[in-house]
Amino acid sequence: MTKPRLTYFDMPASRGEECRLAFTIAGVDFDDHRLPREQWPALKPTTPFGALPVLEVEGHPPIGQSNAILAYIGRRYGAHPTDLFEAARHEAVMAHVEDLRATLAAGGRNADEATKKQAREHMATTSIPAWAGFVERQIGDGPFYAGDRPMVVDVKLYMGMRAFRRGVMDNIPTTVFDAFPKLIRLYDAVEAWPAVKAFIAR
Ligand SMILES: N[C@@H](CCC(=O)N[C@@H](CS)C(=O)NCC(=O)O)C(=O)O
Repeated sequence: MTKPRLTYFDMPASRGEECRLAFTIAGVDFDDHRLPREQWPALKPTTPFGALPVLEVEGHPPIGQSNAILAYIGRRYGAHPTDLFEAARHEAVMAHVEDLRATLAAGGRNADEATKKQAREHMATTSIPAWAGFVERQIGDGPFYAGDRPMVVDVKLYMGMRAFRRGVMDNIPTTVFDAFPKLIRLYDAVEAWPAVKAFIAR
């Protein structure tokens, strides 16, 4: 059986990195295929949805959509609930992360720099804290979403917040999640998880 193959751009970011981290927390050896940007235009129309990440598993057609890939990895390798209701709760949070990305992408689309800046600053005090508040009240005793070990929902949340906390998002303060202690605890716990720490340090 060949290793599962994950294709994404050659950067430690967003939807590709969260799928890499899902394999990492599950302790699964995978083929980390990092696509050179110049090869993307030719590959794009051949992918399931014209986007990356894409997961290939021997004997099956490729899978697109990060949340479907995460749920597959989690189910197959024990990092997603087996209980149907619990799994749906986790998947809802994963969809909530995609909603945040969509809000961010829509803010200031086709606008000049000043308008984009204004939109980002507005989000930092409105939609982003609102987004975080909904997750915060669903996290229990932690440190992770469902207790003391990370699941795929945790790497989704971690990557959903990471660009903000690392200051990659212009005009949004790195402190934007600081009023949400359970989210911050979850973020820090994912980053401190030994396998994740080792993966990031590579
Ligand atoms: N809803 C999709 C979105 C995928 C997506 O937008 N991927 C981006 C990278 S994070 C991409 O492929 N961009 C290049 C393109 O659209 O041509 C998912 O969750 O996987």
